[in-house]
Amino acid sequence: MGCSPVITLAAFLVAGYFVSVARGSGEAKILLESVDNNTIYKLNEDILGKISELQRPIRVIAAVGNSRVGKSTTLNLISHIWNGKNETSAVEKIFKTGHSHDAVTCNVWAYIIKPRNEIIGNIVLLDVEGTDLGDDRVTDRLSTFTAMLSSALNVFALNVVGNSDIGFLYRIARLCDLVFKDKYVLPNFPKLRIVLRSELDPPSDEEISDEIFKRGREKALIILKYFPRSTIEVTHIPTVNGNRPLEDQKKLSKSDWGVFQNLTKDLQNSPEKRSFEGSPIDGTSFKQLAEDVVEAMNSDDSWRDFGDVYATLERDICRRAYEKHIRPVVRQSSKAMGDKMIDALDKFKKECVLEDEITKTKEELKVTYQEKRDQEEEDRRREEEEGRRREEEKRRRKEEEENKWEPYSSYAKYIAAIALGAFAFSDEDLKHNITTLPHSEYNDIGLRGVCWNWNESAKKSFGLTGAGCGVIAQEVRMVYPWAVLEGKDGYLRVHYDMLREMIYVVCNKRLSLFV
Ligand SMILES: Nc1nc2c(ncn2[C@@H]2O[C@H](COP(=O)(O)OP(=O)(O)O)[C@@H](O)[C@H]2O)c(=O)[nH]1
Ligand SMILES: [Mg+2]
Repeated sequence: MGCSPVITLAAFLVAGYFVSVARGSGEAKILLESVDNNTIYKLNEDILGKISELQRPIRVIAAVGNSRVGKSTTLNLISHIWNGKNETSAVEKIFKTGHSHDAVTCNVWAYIIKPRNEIIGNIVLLDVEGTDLGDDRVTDRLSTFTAMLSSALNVFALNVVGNSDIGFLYRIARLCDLVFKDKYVLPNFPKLRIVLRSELDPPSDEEISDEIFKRGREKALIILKYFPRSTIEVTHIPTVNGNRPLEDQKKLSKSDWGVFQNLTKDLQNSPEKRSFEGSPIDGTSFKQLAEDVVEAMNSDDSWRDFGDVYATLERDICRRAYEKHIRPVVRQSSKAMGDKMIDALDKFKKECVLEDEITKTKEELKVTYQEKRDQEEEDRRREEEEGRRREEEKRRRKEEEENKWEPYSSYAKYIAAIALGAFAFSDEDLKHNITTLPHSEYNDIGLRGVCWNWNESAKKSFGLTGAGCGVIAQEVRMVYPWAVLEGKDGYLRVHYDMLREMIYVVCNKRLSLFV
């Protein structure tokens, strides 16, 4: 059985009167349990669902180690301090602690601390039954699951780091060596902290590391690979005399209280949970990871598929990052795409770390942007051509109707001006009700995009009526005089094709920067 009543080390654990503590609404929930006579592992959908709603950053702080070394009690204190409770209020018992010889923490328990500030973000505390209790295979798997899901792995030990603790570290390292093979997963591996409970004068941090690697002997090499000596941190928490002193703040000395405060601070600075490739993990990814790990645990050839679990997870993180940051951008016009795609790619890269996915996405943005530009350019040309043709047709008919008596030559003079090239009427003096467009492609070359109504002069002189959009010839002439032609009638025309050519060049330049 996973939690058989085994009498263990803790000489200081004296059963006594019940210390009353304030019970808050929050209590830890079972996250993973072994069922069907320990043949199957089952996740609790209730707490998993709540975790899946968490935003990143998430720090997953786990306590593993032998039973009765104060793991649950310490987690309760950490939560107490983390929640900003003061030194005098009673410690809420979110994880069950044992006052008898029976182990109370069976299976894996989880508790969520909601963020008090955005940088630290969400915290998930994980507590697991002692590695020295019950069926080794079961406790080992529960602890391995806990370690794999954690970002800060706290191994609790009483007086010395014992063989079972070293064995546990070895099994985790060995498993990772098998499933990750030659992959370099170290930077995002859970950060190891030894929490040493002792009444004795604590050894130095170096002595503790030496001890692990000396006693680990041939195991040491592989443990070192995943937990290099320089990355291991050590916290000493003295065992405190008295009856359940850790559950009642008033019984703790100032220095003992300070030790717990420091531990909490250190854990607040621990790295956020990332996949081994480096993608930050949010609640949805945590849920997926937990489900996939459990599926691997339950498979016949257990743990064999474990490597695939992480590969799938990375792809899924990239897929979701694409939906969140890239998809909305590729749906927009080329102008909006041009403004947003560098920023979107940066955000995408912060979440997705797979090189091939990043290259693919970058290429897609580039190609889509170019295609959109070409298509929009084509549509615009066609539309303007059509508009000009209609305008011309309308004006010509009107002229024929109204001015049949006018000599043909006067009518021909402005037809000729338009027919000369792609010059189109754009003189300010022919327009009224001019409004500036908030966004226009002309902005790219420093011009104002406007819409207008043709005025009386436009109607009288050229039969232009209704509304139009484009630029003001006088403004163009100040910047690009070569793109403006003054007709014999004194009115200015703009060579729209020239302007479009310039816009095209500017946008291509922007695209080359993106590459
Ligand atoms: N007197 C004393 N009791 C402690 C100390 N640390 C833990 N305990 C008690 O030891 C018991 C087991 O602690 P618990 O946190 O449940 O251990 P776990 O099995 O590692 O989770 C509880 O009754 C705690 O109150 C300590 O420093 N001094
Ligand atoms: Mg416990």
